[in-house]
Amino acid sequence: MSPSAFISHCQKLLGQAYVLLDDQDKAPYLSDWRNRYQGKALAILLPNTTTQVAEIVKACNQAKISIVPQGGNTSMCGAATPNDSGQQVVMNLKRMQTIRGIDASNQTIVVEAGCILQTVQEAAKAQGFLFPLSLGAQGSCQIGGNLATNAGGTNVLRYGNARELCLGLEVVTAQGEIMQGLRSLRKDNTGFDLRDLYIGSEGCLGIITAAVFKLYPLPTAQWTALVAVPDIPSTIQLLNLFQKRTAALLTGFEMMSKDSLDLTAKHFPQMKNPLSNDPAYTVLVELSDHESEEHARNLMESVLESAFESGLATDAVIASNLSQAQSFWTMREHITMAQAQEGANLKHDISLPISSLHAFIEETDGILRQHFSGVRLINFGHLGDGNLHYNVAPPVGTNPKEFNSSHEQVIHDVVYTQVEKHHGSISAEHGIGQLKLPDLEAHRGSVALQLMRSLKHALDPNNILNPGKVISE
Ligand code: FAD
Ligand code: 2HG
Ligand code: ZN
Repeated sequence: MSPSAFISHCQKLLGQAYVLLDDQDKAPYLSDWRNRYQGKALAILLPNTTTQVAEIVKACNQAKISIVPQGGNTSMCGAATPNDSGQQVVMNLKRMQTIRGIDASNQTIVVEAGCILQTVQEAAKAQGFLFPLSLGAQGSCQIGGNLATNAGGTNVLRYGNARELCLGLEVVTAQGEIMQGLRSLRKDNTGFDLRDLYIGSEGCLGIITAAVFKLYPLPTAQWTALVAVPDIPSTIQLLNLFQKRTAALLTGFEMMSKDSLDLTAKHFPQMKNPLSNDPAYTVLVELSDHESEEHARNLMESVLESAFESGLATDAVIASNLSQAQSFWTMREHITMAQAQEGANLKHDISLPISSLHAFIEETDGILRQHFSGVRLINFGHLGDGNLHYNVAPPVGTNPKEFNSSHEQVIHDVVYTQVEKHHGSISAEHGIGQLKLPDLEAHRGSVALQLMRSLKHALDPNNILNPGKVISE
């Protein structure tokens, strides 16, 4: 099939309005959120049923036209951006937005891949349930993208990441067949786990069109606090203290360094840290309770009292109402936006055993500061999961683009060598995409890489699904 015959075929399948060919119409789908990558595409395809997805994939497989599946396009590593050949098509699932149903007694929800994450949270809440996946991009990222990246976010320490929340998937294979796996079972040991293979596969093995997720009862009370902590060892001891005293009630434990919050206050002055004396580290703690407001509040106060007594905390503010609690989260979630306003930066989304976090930070900060005087280390993250966003920004007054192009690889190498030394992961939650493909190949180990290539070849022998992402051929 020639490219023009392929386009006519797609127009027949989807309707002309849903095959975007005009440069202006295509533009929003061709660059990534961080503006690192700019691609081209033969067309942007906007299907709205699983059958349409399957028919398009079949045609692509026959014509050997590769597809970049795309959700909300919020990837941090260029995973949903096409290459610059102009020969690929982008398939964005945003029209597949149906919530197919909520099963209250089974506590599950079935949603299509193009549903915005926040819409799913709201639909669950309207029926008295919690859908716990929660992240800064939730107003624009889609469920399909969340699953394809096995997204994490701020509730992982209590509820797990996208993988733990998902019970079943509907997937279009690289051959254009539909794998019907929308099973809402908590136990299902029927052979190889195909669901888990597609979760986190970044659009390289199949196209997710719908999913079943677990729901949880909505907590009756939530208390949120900001706590000033002098150093990383105290932050970890504070985490352990909360874990011991509050167990499953602990639903959030986020760490923010002084430099991260200074940057947020610089670009969003209304989001100033309410804690006095600019603490070295600020921790956001959230407790969710099913008993009563009073029970949760007493628990928060009592743990904080112990933390003050043992010197782990030097100051704290407990949010007195929902809107103050929300303002704490908004400040936390705006660190990324503040970094984007400041200019390009080098991101490292790493995870480490919590017991190694202190040594990692001390050593890596030391090496980077020694080699790049004045470099700014913007550290924050989901400390309760051992997930650190260890972002490196150039010294004040240095052109970010020039700094990055001269030093990017050396800085990545320093950080990832340190990660390997401390038995961590070079991608905790954002995935690999195109940005970290060389780093994965350098750090994942040859046997694991070979197994991944074999799986890719078995499921997508013509390499039509998101080639150039995650792993090279
Ligand atoms: P896209 O960016 O469109 O795509 C991501 C990958 O999924 C690509 O490989 C794409 O090909 C594939 N894909 C998309 N849809 C499908 C589908 N239906 N079937 C198969 N493959 C598909 N991530 C976290 O984990 N935790 C965070 O806390 C977090 N915070 C963020 C905050 C901000 C401000 C931003 C901009 C991003 C953040 N992210 C975070 C990263 C990003 O939001 C997540 O990775 C999100 O899950 C991506 O969803 P998306 O719909 O935007 O996917
Ligand atoms: C977050 O936790 C996101 O806010 C983004 O994962 C992290 O900007 C980053 O590096
Ligand atoms: Zn994160």
